[in-house]
Amino acid sequence: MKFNTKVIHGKQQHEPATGSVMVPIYQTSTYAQSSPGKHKGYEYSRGENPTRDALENAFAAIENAKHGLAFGSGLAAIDCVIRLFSPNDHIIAGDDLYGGTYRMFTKIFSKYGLTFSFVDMNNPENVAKAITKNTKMIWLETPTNPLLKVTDIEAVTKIAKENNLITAVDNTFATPYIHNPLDLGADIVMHSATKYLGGHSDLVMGALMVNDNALHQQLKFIQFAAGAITGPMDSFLALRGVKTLAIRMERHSENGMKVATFLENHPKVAEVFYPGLTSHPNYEVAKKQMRSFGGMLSFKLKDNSQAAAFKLLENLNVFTLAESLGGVESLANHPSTMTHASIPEPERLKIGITESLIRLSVGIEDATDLIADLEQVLEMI
Ligand code: P1T
Repeated sequence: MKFNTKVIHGKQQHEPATGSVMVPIYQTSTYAQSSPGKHKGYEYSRGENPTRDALENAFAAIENAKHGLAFGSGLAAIDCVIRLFSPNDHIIAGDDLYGGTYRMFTKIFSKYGLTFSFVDMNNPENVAKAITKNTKMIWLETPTNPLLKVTDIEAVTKIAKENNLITAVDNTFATPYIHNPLDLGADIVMHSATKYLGGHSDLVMGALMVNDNALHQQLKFIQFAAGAITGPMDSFLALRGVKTLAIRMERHSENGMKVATFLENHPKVAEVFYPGLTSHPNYEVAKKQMRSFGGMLSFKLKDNSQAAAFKLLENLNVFTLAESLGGVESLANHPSTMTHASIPEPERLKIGITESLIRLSVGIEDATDLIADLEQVLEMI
């Protein structure tokens, strides 16, 4: 089944009792039993719920996975993965990560004796060099948030396999429209489904997709035992969102390229980070690995002051200044004071999150309006 069809029909079926084309919202916490332990497969909604089941199947289908799991947020999904490990286990992560992921690793799990190394995955050799006898997993985002660095997933998973390590890929920015990390050798795919999978900025949700049955059982146990599930209403909204993922991503990618090209040619812009531009340092890997380049990009102003960035952000009309990404509407964000403020300043500056760095989530509006909006704010600074 091709991707355009898979998002609508993959592992999805009509509700058997009535033929309802959309899966109903089973808004229930529990299920009647005829005798203790005798029931129709459903006991309690932390364990299973038919609307969530339908969504988890759809999530599995779009990532070419056997199993999907849905959580109350992207961070709850990451939390579930990290709970696979024990004190002294070591995890290698990319040095450019969503600020909340970095905060969870360094502020929460470090306390429990897990250790983390953050390496530049532009060069997969850096991953190989960071492996110790305690290393258990490689965690990577590609493209990264917010600098859009692209990691060669096949090269990293090859190193992981040679060293018996799990690879987990946060595929939030790319989405399965652009690549399927499990097909490239990864063991776990993670999404903040809050973003493109939901697609309408109306829910907060996380997803994990895996092929290995034993790994699925471990993760499902943690989901049930720790309890960070998503509810039936949000499951319904996400199921509805996923159906238009392919067509939305087509437009996000088209607009992303147009906006990136406009910015790259603007005299007030110092640098644009978009994997579809030939000037991107990882363009060759991106071209090999990505089916299109998506709607996320960042740029730096020649005037590298916070005041210039703030002036631009405060005067946008079509773009909304807000955290998050991946919805139909275009958003702008200031990583150093918003999404990545939890990363200590020296670390932020070291990887390139400077005062004038602005991140755009390019929506599916008409690109002409988006470019006109950016043009008028760039004129002001
Ligand atoms: O917000 P939540 O659904 O918990 O997802 C966390 C998360 C994980 N991974 C990536 C790559 C992300 O971008 C996020 C959330 N990011 C934002 C809110 C943001 O504006 O970057």
